[in-house]
Amino acid sequence: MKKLVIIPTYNEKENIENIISAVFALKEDFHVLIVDDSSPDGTAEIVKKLQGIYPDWLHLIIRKVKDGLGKAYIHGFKWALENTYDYIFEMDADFSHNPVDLNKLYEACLKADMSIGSRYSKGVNVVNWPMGRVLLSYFASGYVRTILRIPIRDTTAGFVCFSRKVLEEIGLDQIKLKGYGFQIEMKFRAIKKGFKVVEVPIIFTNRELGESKMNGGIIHEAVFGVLNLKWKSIIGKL
Ligand SMILES: Nc1nc2c(ncn2[C@@H]2O[C@H](COP(=O)(O)OP(=O)(O)OP(=O)(O)O)[C@@H](O)[C@H]2O)c(=O)[nH]1
Ligand SMILES: [Mg+2]
Repeated sequence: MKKLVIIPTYNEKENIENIISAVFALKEDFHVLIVDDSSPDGTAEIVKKLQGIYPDWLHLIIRKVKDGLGKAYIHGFKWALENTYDYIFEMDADFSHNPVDLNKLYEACLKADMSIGSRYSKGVNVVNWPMGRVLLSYFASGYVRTILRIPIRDTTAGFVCFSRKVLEEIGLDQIKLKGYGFQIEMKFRAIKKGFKVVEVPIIFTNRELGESKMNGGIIHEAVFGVLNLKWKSIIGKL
C-alpha cells in the first residue's frame, strides 16, 4: 500500500526538518508531501535540501500565495491521486500531532474509510493550550456536531487518514472552506456520502516552536460556513 503524509506549511522553518525526519523514522514506509505557500522564512529551501537525502520519498509543492490550509490540502490531494497513493494523511508541521500516531490512524483506516485523530473522543486530551483555546475548540466542536448532526467528537481535527476512494468521490472541487471550516466540510461530506468514519484518541500538544496562523477570520469562516453547509444539504445542493 502506498501511503502519503501531506503537511501544509507556512513559516515552519523551526519545525520542518524535525517533522520530516520523525515521519521517516517510523517503521511503516510513509512518503511525505510538503505543500508550502511560499513561506517568507525559507521553509521550502530547507525541504529542497532534504530532498537530496530522501529523493524518492520527500515531495514538495510550492504555491505562489498564502491561501489557507484547505486550498493547500486540496492541491496535495489531487497530486496524491495522480500519483496513485492508497492512503493519504493530513498532519500539521508543528508537532501538535505526534507522527508516531500515524501508525494508529493507518490501522484504523484499514478497517474504515477515513480515520480521525481525535482530541475529544475520550475526555479532553490537549496539552499546553490556554484554557480559553481549549474551551473554544471543545464547544465549537459541539456546535458543529449539533448543527450538522454528525457523530464526531472532534469535528475540526486536522490529523486524518483518508482511503483513496474518499478523496476520489468527495468532490474536491466542491470544497469551499479554507481554515478550520475545511476540516469540518471534509468530515461532513464524507459522512453524507456514506463513508465509514472512525475516531482514534490522540493527545494533541500545543506548538513549542514557530507561530500560530489562527485568526478571527478562520473562526468567522467556520461559524458561518457550517450554517451554509447545513442549508445546502437541506436544499439538496451540497
Ligand atoms: N500551505 C499553507 N499551510 C498553512 C496555512 N496556514 C496554516 N498552515 C499550516 O497548517 C498547519 C496548521 O496551522 P497552525 O498555525 O499550526 O494552526 P493551529 O494548529 O490551529 O494553531 P496553533 O495551535 O497555534 O499552532 C501548520 O503546519 C501550518 O504551517 C496556509 O495558509 N497555507
Ligand atoms: Mg498548530
